[in-house]
Amino acid sequence: MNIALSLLHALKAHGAREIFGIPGDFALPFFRIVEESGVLPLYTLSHEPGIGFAADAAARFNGALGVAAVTYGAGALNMVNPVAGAYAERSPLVVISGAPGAAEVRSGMLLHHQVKTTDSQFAIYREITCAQTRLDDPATAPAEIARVLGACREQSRPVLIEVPRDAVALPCAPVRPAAPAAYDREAVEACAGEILARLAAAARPTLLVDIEVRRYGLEARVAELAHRLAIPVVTTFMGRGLLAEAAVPVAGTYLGVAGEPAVTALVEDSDCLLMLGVLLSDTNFGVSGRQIDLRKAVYAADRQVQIGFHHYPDLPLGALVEALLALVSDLDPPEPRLRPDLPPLPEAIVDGAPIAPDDIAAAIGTLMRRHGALPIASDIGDCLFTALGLANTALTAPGYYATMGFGVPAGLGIQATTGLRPLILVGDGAFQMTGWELGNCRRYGWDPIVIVFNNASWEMLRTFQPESAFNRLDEWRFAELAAALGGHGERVRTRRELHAALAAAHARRGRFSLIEAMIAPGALSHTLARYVEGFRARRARQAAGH
Ligand code: TPW
Ligand code: MG
Repeated sequence: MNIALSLLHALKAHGAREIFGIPGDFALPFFRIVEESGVLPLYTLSHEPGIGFAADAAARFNGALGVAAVTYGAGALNMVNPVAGAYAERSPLVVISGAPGAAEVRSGMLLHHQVKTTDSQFAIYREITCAQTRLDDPATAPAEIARVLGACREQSRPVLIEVPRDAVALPCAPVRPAAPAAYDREAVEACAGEILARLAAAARPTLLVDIEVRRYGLEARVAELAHRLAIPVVTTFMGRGLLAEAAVPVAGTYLGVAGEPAVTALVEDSDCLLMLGVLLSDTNFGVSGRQIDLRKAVYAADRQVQIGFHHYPDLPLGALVEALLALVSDLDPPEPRLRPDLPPLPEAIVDGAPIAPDDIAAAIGTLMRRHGALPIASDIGDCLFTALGLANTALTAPGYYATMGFGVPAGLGIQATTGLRPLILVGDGAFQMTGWELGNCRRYGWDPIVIVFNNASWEMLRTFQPESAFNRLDEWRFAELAAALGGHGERVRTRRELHAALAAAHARRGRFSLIEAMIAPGALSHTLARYVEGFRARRARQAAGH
């Protein structure tokens, strides 16, 4: 065993299934051991942001560690934005970076990829990771690996592991996993009891779930809890796609004034809102019709629980859910409370009319009802708001941090880690950032279906500030790129063409299919239109000092 192998086996033991990476000279010795040992398969892409997004999406999808391996400086710093997004959206991403060897550092000469000092990268990463280590000592390496991977899993946030190039092959013991952080079981039971008493006294309880539920692998248990308590379940915007495979039907996604009024009422009119793993972010709550009264809510996230004025620190979400289940497991489920009557989802209209974003949702819905669901990776832009018009399906998207460039590499990460064929939704602006990564599909046999929403515009920005000409983009011909990158491309302008292209893409296996849907500038999904209105109104209220 050596430091690199010890690390690779520990990653695998923590649930990592593969490594996404781009090497460099400081990382070559580590990459050699990755390749020759075969402990985890290695997928290389073209640009480090793609590596970070793909590994993050794999982590989100598996509910386990994702791994991104890069070189020192130029590589790791290219990944700052994806790692920051993983931090913000609570994704357990392990960043492994090469680093200069001890003798090189001692030489005192400036080393290539060095910023200010040889520690600059470590310092920058302190802000965007929850734990960091440099494996330069084989005596402490196993304990250090255990500490950092333990933190990654427990806090569900990224970590940095630097491996100096002269240390990778030093003999080293295997890693013994760190014991999970202790918590007070009596506090958990007291907390669960208090929550159930509140729920029992409430007339309109609602369960609101967000990403921590997935990060900690709790979807099935939370679904069971909802079933036992027979209370309606709503996801946040960021939590969209949660419980898609669970037995309880999700009533909908909370979008405040931009959402279905019946779903908004479930949240805003609840007299006991049980919020599990929820991010209190502007994208989740910025468009609330009415401020949610947290004194009437139970808020459990970030290893803490707040019930009215009671605060329980240091309480893992999984332990709380188990304690709640233990208390309700002997009860017969009560009569389910009324679920809201929601309008049925539209079927695709197949005619010669031009394509509006909601037509894409309808066409996808029709395809999935016929052939089964595909996991979706979406970028930020109207494509994500359009996806909210679909039935609840597994979805990965930067709904809170809102970085562009996520969609395409995230889709590749999903296919690499699950073998499932993904559907990728992306705007033309975001495709310009990372769409190129599709060129890596052929090598690995990946065949995602990619829908580019081409409105020749940074349309989301244009809706906020229509007077600015810089939001108009040139019209790129993306479909024509596909063949050169090893895929199949088609530009569609009407709903009939869209429908046919989707069906053909579904039947075509073995290479990626890019459908470039031409959308008139100014045509928005109805959800984005209402969301922008809600956000504007809120900003106006804030500016007026309310
Ligand atoms: C890495 C700011 C948010 S939305 C947007 C920008 C530039 C326009 C997106 O254009 P696209 O989609 O992809 O064509 P659509 O539907 O609006 O036309 N840089 C990064 N992330 C963000 N969020 C921005 C800039 C932004
Ligand atoms: Mg656009």
